[in-house]
Amino acid sequence: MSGVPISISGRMNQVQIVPRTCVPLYHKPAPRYVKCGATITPLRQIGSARYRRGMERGYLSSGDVIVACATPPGAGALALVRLSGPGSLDLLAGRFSRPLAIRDAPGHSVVYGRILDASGSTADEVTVSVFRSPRSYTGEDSADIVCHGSAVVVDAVLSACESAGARKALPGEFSFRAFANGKMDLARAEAVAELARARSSEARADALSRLAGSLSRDISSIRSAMLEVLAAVEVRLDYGEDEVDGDLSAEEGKLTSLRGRLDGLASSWRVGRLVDQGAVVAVAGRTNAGKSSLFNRLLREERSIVSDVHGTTRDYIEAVVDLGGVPVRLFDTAGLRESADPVEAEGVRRSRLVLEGADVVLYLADGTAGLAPGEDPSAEPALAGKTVIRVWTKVDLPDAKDAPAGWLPFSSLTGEGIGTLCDAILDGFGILGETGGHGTRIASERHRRLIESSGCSLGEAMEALSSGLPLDAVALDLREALDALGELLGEGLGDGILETIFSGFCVGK
Ligand SMILES: Nc1nc2c(ncn2[C@@H]2O[C@H](COP(=O)(O)OP(=O)(O)OP(=O)(O)O)[C@@H](O)[C@H]2O)c(=O)[nH]1
Ligand SMILES: [Mg+2]
Repeated sequence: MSGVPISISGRMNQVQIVPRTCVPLYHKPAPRYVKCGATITPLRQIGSARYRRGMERGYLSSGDVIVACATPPGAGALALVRLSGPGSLDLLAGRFSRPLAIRDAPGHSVVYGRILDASGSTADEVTVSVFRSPRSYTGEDSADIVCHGSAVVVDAVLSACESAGARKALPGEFSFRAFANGKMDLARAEAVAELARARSSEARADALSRLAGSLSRDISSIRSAMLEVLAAVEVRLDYGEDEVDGDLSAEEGKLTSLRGRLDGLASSWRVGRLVDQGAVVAVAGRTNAGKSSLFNRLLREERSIVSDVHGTTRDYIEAVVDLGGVPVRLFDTAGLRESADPVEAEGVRRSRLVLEGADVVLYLADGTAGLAPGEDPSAEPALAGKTVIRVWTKVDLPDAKDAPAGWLPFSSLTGEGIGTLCDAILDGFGILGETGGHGTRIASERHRRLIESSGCSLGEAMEALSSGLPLDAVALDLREALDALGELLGEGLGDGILETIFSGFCVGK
Protein backbone atom coordinates (compact mmCIF):
# COMPACT_ATOMS: atom_id res chain seq x y z
CA MET A 1 0.00 0.00 0.00
CA SER A 2 3.01 2.28 0.02
CA GLY A 3 2.45 5.54 -1.77
CA VAL A 4 -1.36 5.16 -1.66
CA PRO A 5 -3.11 7.90 0.31
CA ILE A 6 -4.94 6.26 3.17
CA SER A 7 -7.91 7.21 5.28
CA ILE A 8 -9.70 5.70 8.19
CA SER A 9 -12.84 4.05 6.86
CA GLY A 10 -16.31 4.53 8.51
CA ARG A 11 -16.46 4.88 12.26
CA MET A 12 -17.65 1.35 12.67
CA ASN A 13 -14.10 0.03 12.69
CA GLN A 14 -11.69 2.70 13.75
CA VAL A 15 -8.38 1.35 12.60
CA GLN A 16 -9.41 -0.33 9.41
CA ILE A 17 -7.16 1.34 6.86
CA VAL A 18 -8.16 1.16 3.22
CA PRO A 19 -6.87 2.94 0.15
CA ARG A 20 -8.69 6.27 -0.22
CA THR A 21 -9.89 5.16 -3.63
CA CYS A 22 -11.98 2.44 -1.95
CA VAL A 23 -13.93 4.74 0.31
CA PRO A 24 -17.30 5.14 -1.56
CA LEU A 25 -19.99 4.35 0.93
CA TYR A 26 -21.37 1.01 -0.06
CA HIS A 27 -19.29 -0.30 -2.92
CA LYS A 28 -16.31 -1.92 -1.27
CA PRO A 29 -14.43 -4.98 -2.45
CA ALA A 30 -16.56 -7.42 -0.51
CA PRO A 31 -14.25 -10.14 0.71
CA ARG A 32 -11.80 -7.76 2.34
CA TYR A 33 -14.45 -5.46 3.71
CA VAL A 34 -16.58 -8.19 5.21
CA LYS A 35 -13.60 -9.82 6.84
CA CYS A 36 -12.33 -6.60 8.40
CA GLY A 37 -15.73 -5.20 9.15
CA ALA A 38 -16.80 -8.22 11.13
CA THR A 39 -13.96 -7.72 13.58
CA ILE A 40 -14.39 -5.48 16.60
CA THR A 41 -11.26 -3.44 17.14
CA PRO A 42 -9.61 -3.90 20.54
CA LEU A 43 -10.08 -0.83 22.72
CA ARG A 44 -6.34 -0.40 23.15
CA GLN A 45 -6.01 0.31 19.44
CA ILE A 46 -8.87 2.79 19.46
CA GLY A 47 -7.34 4.80 22.26
CA SER A 48 -3.74 4.78 21.26
CA ALA A 49 -4.04 5.09 17.51
CA ARG A 50 -6.50 7.88 17.15
CA TYR A 51 -6.91 9.85 20.33
CA ARG A 52 -3.25 10.25 21.19
CA ARG A 53 -2.91 12.27 18.00
CA GLY A 54 -6.04 14.24 18.86
CA MET A 55 -4.85 14.97 22.35
CA GLU A 56 -1.57 16.41 21.23
CA ARG A 57 -3.50 18.96 19.22
CA GLY A 58 -6.00 19.64 21.99
CA TYR A 59 -5.56 21.43 25.29
CA LEU A 60 -5.03 18.09 27.02
CA SER A 61 -1.50 17.34 25.88
CA SER A 62 -0.37 13.85 26.79
CA GLY A 63 3.40 14.17 27.01
CA ASP A 64 3.73 16.02 30.30
CA VAL A 65 3.44 15.02 33.93
CA ILE A 66 0.19 16.09 35.60
CA VAL A 67 -0.56 16.44 39.29
CA ALA A 68 -3.73 17.07 41.34
CA CYS A 69 -5.22 16.47 44.73
CA ALA A 70 -7.79 13.66 44.32
CA THR A 71 -9.47 14.13 47.71
CA PRO A 72 -11.95 16.92 48.53
CA PRO A 73 -10.60 20.26 49.75
CA GLY A 74 -10.72 20.96 53.48
CA ALA A 75 -9.16 19.39 56.56
CA GLY A 76 -8.99 15.60 56.88
CA ALA A 77 -6.67 13.03 58.39
CA LEU A 78 -5.12 12.22 55.04
CA ALA A 79 -5.22 13.51 51.47
CA LEU A 80 -4.22 11.91 48.18
CA VAL A 81 -2.13 13.72 45.58
CA ARG A 82 -1.95 11.94 42.26
CA LEU A 83 0.89 12.29 39.77
CA SER A 84 0.92 10.74 36.30
CA GLY A 85 2.78 10.91 33.00
CA PRO A 86 5.92 9.74 31.28
CA GLY A 87 8.85 10.41 33.61
CA SER A 88 6.60 11.12 36.59
CA LEU A 89 8.49 8.73 38.87
CA ASP A 90 11.86 10.32 38.04
CA LEU A 91 10.31 13.73 38.63
CA LEU A 92 9.01 12.59 42.01
CA ALA A 93 12.37 11.00 42.91
CA GLY A 94 13.93 14.46 42.49
CA ARG A 95 11.63 15.75 45.25
CA PHE A 96 11.87 12.72 47.53
CA SER A 97 14.07 12.02 50.54
CA ARG A 98 14.84 8.50 49.19
CA PRO A 99 15.11 9.00 45.42
CA LEU A 100 16.47 5.51 44.72
CA ALA A 101 13.61 3.91 46.60
CA ILE A 102 11.19 5.54 44.14
CA ARG A 103 13.33 4.90 41.07
CA ASP A 104 13.82 1.21 41.93
CA ALA A 105 10.31 0.57 43.27
CA PRO A 106 8.41 -2.07 41.32
CA GLY A 107 4.86 -1.28 40.20
CA HIS A 108 2.14 -1.76 42.82
CA SER A 109 4.48 -1.14 45.75
CA VAL A 110 4.42 1.42 48.55
CA VAL A 111 7.39 3.61 49.49
CA TYR A 112 7.69 5.63 52.68
CA GLY A 113 9.65 8.91 52.79
CA ARG A 114 9.50 12.72 52.79
CA ILE A 115 8.46 15.08 50.00
CA LEU A 116 11.00 17.89 49.66
CA ASP A 117 10.32 21.35 48.35
CA ALA A 118 12.54 23.10 45.79
CA SER A 119 14.94 24.24 48.52
CA GLY A 120 15.27 20.71 49.97
CA SER A 121 13.12 21.33 53.08
CA THR A 122 10.56 18.76 54.10
CA ALA A 123 7.07 19.45 52.79
CA ASP A 124 5.51 16.37 54.47
CA GLU A 125 6.03 12.76 55.49
CA VAL A 126 4.19 10.57 53.04
CA THR A 127 3.65 7.13 51.62
CA VAL A 128 3.76 6.75 47.85
CA SER A 129 1.99 4.01 45.88
CA VAL A 130 4.05 3.45 42.76
CA PHE A 131 2.42 2.27 39.52
CA ARG A 132 4.35 1.49 36.38
CA SER A 133 3.05 1.73 32.83
CA PRO A 134 0.94 0.09 31.53
CA ARG A 135 -0.41 -1.34 34.83
CA SER A 136 -1.84 1.85 36.27
CA TYR A 137 -5.16 3.71 36.15
CA THR A 138 -3.94 6.04 33.41
CA GLY A 139 -1.75 3.46 31.70
CA GLU A 140 1.27 5.70 32.41
CA ASP A 141 3.88 5.67 35.16
CA SER A 142 2.10 7.24 38.10
CA ALA A 143 2.18 7.74 41.85
CA ASP A 144 -0.49 8.20 44.50
CA ILE A 145 1.03 10.27 47.30
CA VAL A 146 -0.80 9.97 50.62
CA CYS A 147 0.05 13.01 52.72
CA HIS A 148 -1.48 14.67 55.77
CA GLY A 149 -4.87 16.15 55.11
CA SER A 150 -4.66 19.88 55.78
CA ALA A 151 -4.94 22.32 52.89
CA VAL A 152 -1.48 23.81 53.54
CA VAL A 153 0.20 20.40 53.49
CA VAL A 154 -1.57 19.48 50.24
CA ASP A 155 -0.48 22.82 48.74
CA ALA A 156 3.13 22.20 49.80
CA VAL A 157 3.13 18.72 48.19
CA LEU A 158 1.52 20.06 45.02
CA SER A 159 4.01 22.94 44.85
CA ALA A 160 6.93 20.53 45.30
CA CYS A 161 5.73 18.49 42.32
CA GLU A 162 4.99 21.58 40.23
CA SER A 163 8.39 23.09 40.97
CA ALA A 164 9.91 19.86 39.60
CA GLY A 165 8.05 20.28 36.32
CA ALA A 166 4.57 18.76 36.81
CA ARG A 167 1.57 20.81 35.73
CA LYS A 168 -1.82 20.99 37.42
CA ALA A 169 -4.18 18.40 35.97
CA LEU A 170 -7.39 19.58 34.32
CA PRO A 171 -10.74 18.15 35.43
CA GLY A 172 -11.00 14.52 34.36
CA GLU A 173 -7.54 14.49 32.83
CA PHE A 174 -6.44 11.28 34.58
CA SER A 175 -9.53 9.50 33.24
CA PHE A 176 -8.97 11.09 29.82
CA ARG A 177 -5.50 9.56 29.77
CA ALA A 178 -6.90 6.19 30.87
CA PHE A 179 -9.31 6.41 27.92
CA ALA A 180 -6.65 7.64 25.49
CA ASN A 181 -4.29 4.85 26.53
CA GLY A 182 -6.93 2.20 25.90
CA LYS A 183 -7.43 1.35 29.59
CA MET A 184 -11.17 1.89 29.29
CA ASP A 185 -13.75 2.98 26.75
CA LEU A 186 -15.71 6.18 27.08
CA ALA A 187 -18.75 4.54 28.70
CA ARG A 188 -16.53 3.15 31.47
CA ALA A 189 -14.65 6.42 31.91
CA GLU A 190 -17.99 8.18 32.33
CA ALA A 191 -18.95 5.59 34.95
CA VAL A 192 -15.92 6.71 36.99
CA ALA A 193 -17.38 10.22 37.19
CA GLU A 194 -20.84 8.81 37.97
CA LEU A 195 -19.39 6.74 40.79
CA ALA A 196 -17.55 9.75 42.21
CA ARG A 197 -20.80 11.72 42.42
CA ALA A 198 -23.12 8.83 43.41
CA ARG A 199 -25.62 10.02 46.02
CA SER A 200 -27.47 6.82 46.78
CA SER A 201 -26.81 3.11 47.06
CA GLU A 202 -28.68 2.43 43.81
CA ALA A 203 -26.67 5.08 41.94
CA ARG A 204 -23.46 3.55 43.30
CA ALA A 205 -24.49 0.03 42.25
CA ASP A 206 -25.46 1.22 38.76
CA ALA A 207 -22.24 3.19 38.25
CA LEU A 208 -20.13 0.28 39.55
CA SER A 209 -21.82 -2.09 37.15
CA ARG A 210 -21.14 0.28 34.23
CA LEU A 211 -17.55 0.72 35.42
CA ALA A 212 -17.17 -3.05 35.44
CA GLY A 213 -18.15 -2.90 31.78
CA SER A 214 -21.80 -4.02 31.79
CA LEU A 215 -22.92 -1.29 29.39
CA SER A 216 -19.80 -1.59 27.21
CA ARG A 217 -20.32 -5.34 26.96
CA ASP A 218 -23.99 -4.97 26.06
CA ILE A 219 -23.18 -2.38 23.41
CA SER A 220 -20.29 -4.40 22.00
CA SER A 221 -22.38 -7.53 21.77
CA ILE A 222 -25.22 -5.67 20.02
CA ARG A 223 -22.63 -4.19 17.69
CA SER A 224 -21.10 -7.59 16.87
CA ALA A 225 -24.51 -8.98 16.01
CA MET A 226 -25.28 -5.93 13.85
CA LEU A 227 -21.98 -6.34 12.04
CA GLU A 228 -22.89 -9.93 11.21
CA VAL A 229 -26.12 -8.73 9.63
CA LEU A 230 -24.25 -6.01 7.75
CA ALA A 231 -21.77 -8.61 6.51
CA ALA A 232 -24.64 -10.75 5.17
CA VAL A 233 -26.09 -7.71 3.39
CA GLU A 234 -22.73 -6.63 1.99
CA VAL A 235 -21.98 -10.08 0.58
CA ARG A 236 -25.23 -9.90 -1.41
CA LEU A 237 -24.39 -6.38 -2.53
CA ASP A 238 -21.02 -7.40 -3.85
CA TYR A 239 -21.84 -10.76 -5.42
CA GLY A 240 -25.49 -10.22 -6.28
CA GLU A 241 -28.39 -11.79 -4.41
CA ASP A 242 -28.70 -14.69 -6.87
CA GLU A 243 -25.16 -15.87 -6.24
CA VAL A 244 -25.54 -16.16 -2.46
CA ASP A 245 -27.49 -19.05 -0.93
CA GLY A 246 -30.53 -18.34 1.22
CA ASP A 247 -32.46 -15.15 1.92
CA LEU A 248 -32.14 -12.58 4.69
CA SER A 249 -35.09 -13.71 6.81
CA ALA A 250 -32.80 -14.94 9.61
CA GLU A 251 -31.12 -11.51 9.59
CA GLU A 252 -34.53 -9.83 9.86
CA GLY A 253 -35.20 -11.87 13.01
CA LYS A 254 -31.82 -10.83 14.41
CA LEU A 255 -32.59 -7.16 13.76
CA THR A 256 -35.93 -7.43 15.57
CA SER A 257 -34.23 -8.85 18.63
CA LEU A 258 -31.46 -6.21 18.50
CA ARG A 259 -34.07 -3.48 18.26
CA GLY A 260 -35.70 -4.90 21.40
CA ARG A 261 -32.39 -4.83 23.26
CA LEU A 262 -31.73 -1.23 22.24
CA ASP A 263 -35.26 -0.18 23.22
CA GLY A 264 -34.81 -1.89 26.60
CA LEU A 265 -31.58 0.01 27.24
CA ALA A 266 -33.07 3.32 26.12
CA SER A 267 -36.11 2.91 28.36
CA SER A 268 -33.87 2.14 31.37
CA TRP A 269 -32.76 5.79 31.18
CA ARG A 270 -35.83 7.15 32.97
CA VAL A 271 -35.09 5.12 36.09
CA GLY A 272 -31.31 5.38 35.66
CA ARG A 273 -31.52 9.17 35.54
CA LEU A 274 -33.73 9.29 38.62
CA VAL A 275 -31.32 7.04 40.49
CA ASP A 276 -28.31 9.06 39.35
CA GLN A 277 -29.61 12.61 39.58
CA GLY A 278 -32.43 12.20 42.05
CA ALA A 279 -36.16 12.61 41.77
CA VAL A 280 -38.36 15.51 42.84
CA VAL A 281 -41.29 14.67 45.10
CA ALA A 282 -43.61 17.45 46.27
CA VAL A 283 -46.19 17.34 49.06
CA ALA A 284 -49.33 19.27 48.16
CA GLY A 285 -52.86 19.83 49.45
CA ARG A 286 -55.11 22.30 51.20
CA THR A 287 -53.94 24.10 54.36
CA ASN A 288 -53.78 21.97 57.52
CA ALA A 289 -53.94 18.73 55.53
CA GLY A 290 -50.86 17.42 57.36
CA LYS A 291 -48.25 18.16 54.67
CA SER A 292 -45.47 19.38 56.96
CA SER A 293 -46.09 16.48 59.35
CA LEU A 294 -45.70 13.95 56.52
CA PHE A 295 -42.63 15.81 55.20
CA ASN A 296 -41.00 15.61 58.65
CA ARG A 297 -41.96 11.95 59.02
CA LEU A 298 -40.26 11.03 55.72
CA LEU A 299 -37.18 13.04 56.72
CA ARG A 300 -37.20 11.64 60.27
CA GLU A 301 -36.56 15.13 61.66
CA GLU A 302 -38.64 18.13 62.72
CA ARG A 303 -37.62 20.26 59.78
CA SER A 304 -40.84 22.03 58.82
CA ILE A 305 -43.03 23.91 61.32
CA VAL A 306 -46.22 22.03 62.22
CA SER A 307 -49.24 23.74 63.81
CA ASP A 308 -53.01 23.61 63.66
CA VAL A 309 -53.07 27.18 62.29
CA HIS A 310 -54.13 27.10 58.65
CA GLY A 311 -51.44 28.51 56.36
CA THR A 312 -48.45 27.73 58.63
CA THR A 313 -46.14 26.90 55.73
CA ARG A 314 -45.91 29.96 53.53
CA ASP A 315 -42.94 29.14 51.31
CA TYR A 316 -41.71 25.81 50.00
CA ILE A 317 -39.06 23.91 51.97
CA GLU A 318 -36.65 21.46 50.39
CA ALA A 319 -34.69 18.52 51.82
CA VAL A 320 -32.88 15.49 50.39
CA VAL A 321 -33.85 12.02 51.53
CA ASP A 322 -32.88 8.51 50.39
CA LEU A 323 -36.04 6.61 49.45
CA GLY A 324 -35.44 2.96 48.65
CA GLY A 325 -31.98 3.76 47.30
CA VAL A 326 -33.13 6.73 45.23
CA PRO A 327 -31.97 10.22 46.19
CA VAL A 328 -35.14 12.30 46.46
CA ARG A 329 -35.49 16.07 46.67
CA LEU A 330 -38.56 16.36 48.84
CA PHE A 331 -40.56 19.61 48.91
CA ASP A 332 -43.05 20.75 51.54
CA THR A 333 -45.29 23.42 50.02
CA ALA A 334 -47.74 26.11 51.08
CA GLY A 335 -51.36 24.92 51.41
CA LEU A 336 -53.34 25.50 48.22
CA ARG A 337 -56.01 28.11 48.87
CA GLU A 338 -57.01 31.56 47.64
CA SER A 339 -55.58 34.17 49.96
CA ALA A 340 -55.95 37.93 50.18
CA ASP A 341 -52.61 38.06 51.96
CA PRO A 342 -50.06 38.90 49.20
CA VAL A 343 -47.25 37.05 51.00
CA GLU A 344 -49.25 33.83 51.30
CA ALA A 345 -50.52 34.20 47.71
CA GLU A 346 -46.90 34.48 46.50
CA GLY A 347 -46.01 31.36 48.53
CA VAL A 348 -48.86 29.46 46.85
CA ARG A 349 -47.75 30.67 43.41
CA ARG A 350 -44.19 29.46 44.03
CA SER A 351 -45.45 26.17 45.42
CA ARG A 352 -47.45 25.59 42.23
CA LEU A 353 -44.21 26.00 40.24
CA VAL A 354 -42.61 23.33 42.42
CA LEU A 355 -45.55 21.00 41.76
CA GLU A 356 -45.21 21.54 38.03
CA GLY A 357 -41.54 20.45 38.14
CA ALA A 358 -42.09 17.39 40.35
CA ASP A 359 -41.70 13.78 39.18
CA VAL A 360 -44.29 12.64 41.74
CA VAL A 361 -46.78 14.68 43.81
CA LEU A 362 -48.28 13.50 47.10
CA TYR A 363 -51.69 15.15 47.35
CA LEU A 364 -52.91 15.14 50.94
CA ALA A 365 -56.45 15.50 52.28
CA ASP A 366 -57.28 15.78 55.99
CA GLY A 367 -59.06 12.50 56.82
CA THR A 368 -60.97 14.08 59.69
CA ALA A 369 -62.31 16.98 57.63
CA GLY A 370 -62.80 15.00 54.42
CA LEU A 371 -62.63 16.54 50.98
CA ALA A 372 -63.74 20.16 50.76
CA PRO A 373 -66.58 20.90 48.33
CA GLY A 374 -65.12 20.85 44.84
CA GLU A 375 -61.73 19.58 46.06
CA ASP A 376 -60.26 17.36 43.36
CA PRO A 377 -56.54 16.99 42.68
CA SER A 378 -57.19 16.11 39.05
CA ALA A 379 -58.77 19.55 38.61
CA GLU A 380 -55.68 21.36 39.93
CA PRO A 381 -53.89 22.82 36.85
CA ALA A 382 -50.40 22.47 38.41
CA LEU A 383 -50.99 18.70 38.67
CA ALA A 384 -52.09 18.13 35.10
CA GLY A 385 -50.28 15.14 33.62
CA LYS A 386 -48.44 14.43 36.90
CA THR A 387 -48.10 11.18 38.76
CA VAL A 388 -50.26 12.02 41.79
CA ILE A 389 -50.49 9.82 44.89
CA ARG A 390 -53.61 10.64 46.96
CA VAL A 391 -52.98 10.43 50.70
CA TRP A 392 -55.74 10.40 53.36
CA THR A 393 -54.12 11.77 56.50
CA LYS A 394 -54.65 11.69 60.29
CA VAL A 395 -56.25 8.22 60.22
CA ASP A 396 -55.15 7.66 63.82
CA LEU A 397 -57.77 10.16 65.03
CA PRO A 398 -61.15 8.72 66.10
CA ASP A 399 -63.11 11.13 63.94
CA ALA A 400 -61.16 10.19 60.81
CA LYS A 401 -63.46 9.06 57.99
CA ASP A 402 -62.72 5.95 55.93
CA ALA A 403 -60.32 6.66 53.06
CA PRO A 404 -62.26 6.86 49.77
CA ALA A 405 -61.23 4.49 46.98
CA GLY A 406 -57.91 5.48 45.48
CA TRP A 407 -56.75 7.28 48.63
CA LEU A 408 -53.96 5.87 50.76
CA PRO A 409 -54.67 5.91 54.53
CA PHE A 410 -51.79 7.50 56.41
CA SER A 411 -50.85 8.80 59.86
CA SER A 412 -47.78 10.91 60.52
CA LEU A 413 -48.31 10.33 64.21
CA THR A 414 -48.22 6.51 64.20
CA GLY A 415 -46.47 5.95 60.87
CA GLU A 416 -49.40 3.87 59.55
CA GLY A 417 -49.23 3.61 55.78
CA ILE A 418 -45.64 4.81 55.42
CA GLY A 419 -44.37 1.58 53.83
CA THR A 420 -47.19 1.57 51.29
CA LEU A 421 -46.57 5.25 50.62
CA CYS A 422 -42.85 4.70 49.93
CA ASP A 423 -43.68 1.79 47.60
CA ALA A 424 -46.23 3.97 45.82
CA ILE A 425 -43.60 6.71 45.35
CA LEU A 426 -41.06 4.23 43.93
CA ASP A 427 -43.82 2.82 41.77
CA GLY A 428 -44.48 6.37 40.59
CA PHE A 429 -40.83 6.60 39.50
CA GLY A 430 -41.24 3.27 37.69
CA ILE A 431 -38.67 1.72 40.03
CA LEU A 432 -40.71 -0.78 42.03
CA GLY A 433 -39.76 -4.30 41.03
CA GLU A 434 -36.70 -2.89 39.24
CA THR A 435 -34.43 -2.57 42.24
CA GLY A 436 -32.17 -5.55 42.77
CA GLY A 437 -31.28 -7.93 39.99
CA HIS A 438 -32.02 -5.41 37.24
CA GLY A 439 -30.06 -5.48 34.00
CA THR A 440 -27.80 -2.75 32.74
CA ARG A 441 -29.26 0.74 33.20
CA ILE A 442 -28.14 3.92 31.54
CA ALA A 443 -28.21 7.29 33.30
CA SER A 444 -26.57 9.62 30.82
CA GLU A 445 -28.50 11.75 28.36
CA ARG A 446 -25.67 11.22 25.84
CA HIS A 447 -26.07 7.44 26.07
CA ARG A 448 -29.86 7.66 25.71
CA ARG A 449 -29.59 9.87 22.62
CA LEU A 450 -27.09 7.56 20.91
CA ILE A 451 -28.96 4.36 21.78
CA GLU A 452 -32.23 5.84 20.54
CA SER A 453 -30.55 7.06 17.39
CA SER A 454 -29.05 3.60 16.79
CA GLY A 455 -32.47 1.99 17.39
CA CYS A 456 -34.06 4.43 14.99
CA SER A 457 -31.55 3.65 12.21
CA LEU A 458 -32.02 -0.05 12.90
CA GLY A 459 -35.79 0.41 12.54
CA GLU A 460 -35.23 2.08 9.19
CA ALA A 461 -32.98 -0.79 8.10
CA MET A 462 -35.71 -3.28 9.08
CA GLU A 463 -38.31 -1.32 7.17
CA ALA A 464 -36.07 -1.05 4.11
CA LEU A 465 -35.46 -4.80 4.24
CA SER A 466 -39.09 -5.79 4.67
CA SER A 467 -40.33 -3.42 1.98
CA GLY A 468 -37.78 -4.72 -0.52
CA LEU A 469 -35.79 -1.50 -0.94
CA PRO A 470 -32.31 -1.87 -2.49
CA LEU A 471 -29.82 -3.48 -0.10
CA ASP A 472 -27.62 -0.37 -0.41
CA ALA A 473 -30.19 1.48 1.69
CA VAL A 474 -30.27 -1.30 4.30
CA ALA A 475 -26.47 -1.23 4.56
CA LEU A 476 -26.46 2.53 4.94
CA ASP A 477 -28.99 2.41 7.81
CA LEU A 478 -27.07 -0.37 9.52
CA ARG A 479 -23.87 1.64 9.35
CA GLU A 480 -25.59 4.60 10.91
CA ALA A 481 -26.85 2.35 13.69
CA LEU A 482 -23.30 1.06 14.21
CA ASP A 483 -21.80 4.55 14.17
CA ALA A 484 -24.05 5.68 17.00
CA LEU A 485 -22.97 2.72 19.16
CA GLY A 486 -19.31 3.34 18.33
CA GLU A 487 -19.74 6.95 19.41
CA LEU A 488 -21.17 5.79 22.74
CA LEU A 489 -17.93 3.90 23.38
CA GLY A 490 -15.94 6.98 22.35
CA GLU A 491 -15.00 6.12 18.81
CA GLY A 492 -14.80 8.80 16.19
CA LEU A 493 -15.39 11.69 18.60
CA GLY A 494 -13.49 14.90 18.02
CA ASP A 495 -11.26 16.49 20.66
CA GLY A 496 -13.84 19.15 21.43
CA ILE A 497 -16.59 16.68 22.33
CA LEU A 498 -14.22 14.54 24.39
CA GLU A 499 -12.92 17.57 26.24
CA THR A 500 -16.48 18.68 26.99
CA ILE A 501 -17.30 15.25 28.41
CA PHE A 502 -14.17 14.98 30.53
CA SER A 503 -14.24 18.56 31.75
CA GLY A 504 -17.43 17.64 33.65
CA PHE A 505 -15.37 15.29 35.85
CA CYS A 506 -13.77 16.34 39.17
CA VAL A 507 -10.16 17.47 39.28
CA GLY A 508 -7.99 14.52 40.32
CA LYS A 509 -10.24 11.95 38.58
N1 LIG B 1 -53.25 13.09 65.12
C1 LIG B 1 -52.66 13.52 64.01
N2 LIG B 1 -52.50 14.83 63.82
C2 LIG B 1 -51.88 15.24 62.68
C3 LIG B 1 -51.42 14.34 61.71
N3 LIG B 1 -50.87 15.03 60.69
C4 LIG B 1 -50.98 16.33 61.02
N4 LIG B 1 -51.59 16.46 62.20
C5 LIG B 1 -51.92 17.71 62.87
O1 LIG B 1 -52.61 18.53 61.95
C6 LIG B 1 -52.23 19.89 62.11
C7 LIG B 1 -51.70 20.44 60.79
O2 LIG B 1 -50.56 19.74 60.43
P1 LIG B 1 -49.47 20.33 59.45
O3 LIG B 1 -48.51 19.25 59.17
O4 LIG B 1 -48.92 21.61 59.98
O5 LIG B 1 -50.37 20.64 58.19
P2 LIG B 1 -49.98 21.41 56.86
O6 LIG B 1 -50.71 20.75 55.75
O7 LIG B 1 -48.52 21.50 56.72
O8 LIG B 1 -50.59 22.83 57.11
P3 LIG B 1 -50.24 24.24 56.41
O9 LIG B 1 -48.76 24.42 56.47
O10 LIG B 1 -50.97 25.20 57.25
O11 LIG B 1 -50.75 24.18 55.03
C8 LIG B 1 -51.17 19.89 63.20
O12 LIG B 1 -51.80 20.21 64.43
C9 LIG B 1 -50.68 18.48 63.24
O13 LIG B 1 -50.19 18.09 64.50
C10 LIG B 1 -51.61 12.94 61.96
O14 LIG B 1 -51.25 12.05 61.18
N5 LIG B 1 -52.23 12.59 63.11
MG1 LIG C 1 -47.24 23.08 56.54
